[in-house]
Amino acid sequence: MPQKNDASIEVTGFEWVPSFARGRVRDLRVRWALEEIGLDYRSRLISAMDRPADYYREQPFGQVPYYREGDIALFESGAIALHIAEKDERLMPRDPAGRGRAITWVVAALNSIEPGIMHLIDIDLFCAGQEWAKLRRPDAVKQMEKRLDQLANMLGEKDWLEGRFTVGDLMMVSVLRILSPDQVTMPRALANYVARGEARPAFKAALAAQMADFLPDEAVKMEGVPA
Ligand SMILES: N[C@@H](CCC(=O)N[C@@H](CS)C(=O)NCC(=O)O)C(=O)O
Repeated sequence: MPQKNDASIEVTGFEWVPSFARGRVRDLRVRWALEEIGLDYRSRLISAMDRPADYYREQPFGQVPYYREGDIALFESGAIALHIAEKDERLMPRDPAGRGRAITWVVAALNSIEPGIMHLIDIDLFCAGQEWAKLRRPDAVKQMEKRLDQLANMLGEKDWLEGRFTVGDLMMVSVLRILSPDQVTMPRALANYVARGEARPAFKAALAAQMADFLPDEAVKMEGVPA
């Protein structure tokens, strides 16, 4: 869905990130949730390298995404995704048991899966080559693979964690796709699960919108950009 500048929902993202991060910046989760239920939004882009000082009054850590909808102002992708999901049964089941499970999976994605993945990203990307990272890597991989196996067991033969797509799957797929295939062995069932999420029209639209928003490299002053 093209960005509508008069939309009442505003999602803040970065105007430029290095190519390895494109398609993985966390405003994608928010865009995806909005696309799933057909809500228009406009993007507001800030510089990742030179964040406006007053942005920290909105997002205390200076991170993206940040979300505005009238007088509602939210940060943390999980909180934003849950807020959006509450608007529509397609993301958040109305029955209390289903709703509770969808929320549980959002928290599991962010609290039980994403930290291990980010630890591996530190090891393989941001601290690559450092002695501690080399020493730590085998155990970190082992722990991540164990967690992925446990998740795959829970998914079983189902397409989605609770049988039908919810915001819990949106967040779990978003988190799992941070991993690249050369970092860990992902169980086949989970790789297929991620591919199913990425094949959803709403995901594709969100990804295209994020990619279209990035400035080309030539437009960016490269000082201070990590290699
Ligand atoms: N827990 C936060 C994490 C947000 C986050 O790490 N955002 C990244 C972009 S994907 C960021 O802004 N990084 C820059 C920084 O941490 O300074 C969320 O889920 O919204």
